[in-house]
Amino acid sequence: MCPVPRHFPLHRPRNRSHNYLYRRQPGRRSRAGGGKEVYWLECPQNPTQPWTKRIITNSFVNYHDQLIGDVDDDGEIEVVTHSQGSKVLVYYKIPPDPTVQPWPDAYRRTVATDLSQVEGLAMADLDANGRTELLGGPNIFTRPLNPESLWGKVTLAGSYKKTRVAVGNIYGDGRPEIVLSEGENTSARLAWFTPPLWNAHVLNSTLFHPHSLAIADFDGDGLNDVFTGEMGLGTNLNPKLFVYRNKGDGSFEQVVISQGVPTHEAKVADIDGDGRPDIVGKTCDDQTNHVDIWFNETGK
Ligand SMILES: [Ca+2]
Ligand SMILES: [Ca+2]
Ligand SMILES: [Ca+2]
Ligand SMILES: [Ca+2]
Repeated sequence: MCPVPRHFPLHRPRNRSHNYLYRRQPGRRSRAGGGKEVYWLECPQNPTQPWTKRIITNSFVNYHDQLIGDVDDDGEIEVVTHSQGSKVLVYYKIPPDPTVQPWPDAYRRTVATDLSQVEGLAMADLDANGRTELLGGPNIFTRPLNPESLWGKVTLAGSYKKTRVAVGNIYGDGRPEIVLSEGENTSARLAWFTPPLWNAHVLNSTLFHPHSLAIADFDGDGLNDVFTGEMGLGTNLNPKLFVYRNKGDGSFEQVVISQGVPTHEAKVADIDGDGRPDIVGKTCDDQTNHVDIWFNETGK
């Protein structure tokens, strides 16, 4: 294992406009969003100009999460979403003309119905059998042979409600582990689960609405680490962001990388192109609205 960096990480939250995220990556890009409807935004030739909103579906109510990826292993990407109000988990094949609004029902596949208290989506081939599994909160869904059938469901941690979920190799032989954070709770748990029986390893049980969760190698030692961040909601006066440094032996070192800046649905990406994963977040239901970037200055 590499030595502990001298400065891990010295963070500098900065308020930026959304456009900053694309200024260094010009080109046509699209994004999917949710709420009362699921839609995608078509990037114009000039990405600093308004993007065109295209509705994918408004058949359900209260969409919470979206995921884009090849969930049915046919080489084409799909758009996955779940609706808390309608309690369904579905995905859409992309129609030949994706600008049609909404996308026809014929392109929709239903993974699960009667889902409650579920937040967070992820996908991975958890058992290395060549078929992708889908995660909805603490539930693992396996794709049936009959595409018209609902997917198989295994609940790995039924007591974890309204979680964020992340998947990645953080221990052992390369098979992915699952990480859950109880994103909508106080005294919330952050835990990782080892295959194949998904035994729980709790990293923290006193978090405040840790509604941001990601796996990435923040300190560049070749081992994936775990990031989570707390919300504020007007009552948590000292929200914290944490990175759990992977020590490679199943133990993790908790590092507080930020205090006093609440965040919600923060995402990890290398914003400044220096090879180190950074963090971008925003507030939710707080007194002020801001978008923040935490630049990873590990080793600088
Ligand atoms: Ca596909
Ligand atoms: Ca699989
Ligand atoms: Ca690491
Ligand atoms: Ca970076």
